[in-house]
Amino acid sequence: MAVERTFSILKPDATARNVTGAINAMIEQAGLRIIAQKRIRMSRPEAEAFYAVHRERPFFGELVEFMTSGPVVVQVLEGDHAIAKYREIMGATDPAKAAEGTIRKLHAQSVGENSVHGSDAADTAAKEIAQFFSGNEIVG
Ligand code: FUP
Repeated sequence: MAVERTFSILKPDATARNVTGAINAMIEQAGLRIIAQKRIRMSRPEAEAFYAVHRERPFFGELVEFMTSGPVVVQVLEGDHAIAKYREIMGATDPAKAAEGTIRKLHAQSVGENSVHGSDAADTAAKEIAQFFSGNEIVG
């Protein structure tokens, strides 16, 4: 067992369509535990800091607009190989390319409005969790 924690966001398109429970069920069915969760409205500075790695990309402005356009649910997920497992069940960034049975195949609207975020590595997971949660909000 390699128990890891990863950071997840259920994005504004998911909260708008009321599918956060359906997505949480897929997360739990995959054996991941939701050990922290809160619904927030991301501020512009928070979204810009979160996606700083994409600052120079042409879609950055749209991405920040979208992420601040409605409520999101931020989460910490825990489980065996949680980082890779969550990326697997999320599916490809572009829902048109996402595998059958994945969250993005089932729920995402487009490459921008793609329902979920999941950390891509252990160092980014730790950084992203720390941006949104304090230690006493995470109960494993
Ligand atoms: P992912 O790790 O699958 O969420 O994808 P990336 O880190 O490559 O992209 C982060 C977010 O940027 C995506 F979820 C949506 C947005 N994006 C676009 O809007 N257009 C693109 O061409 C690529 C990414």
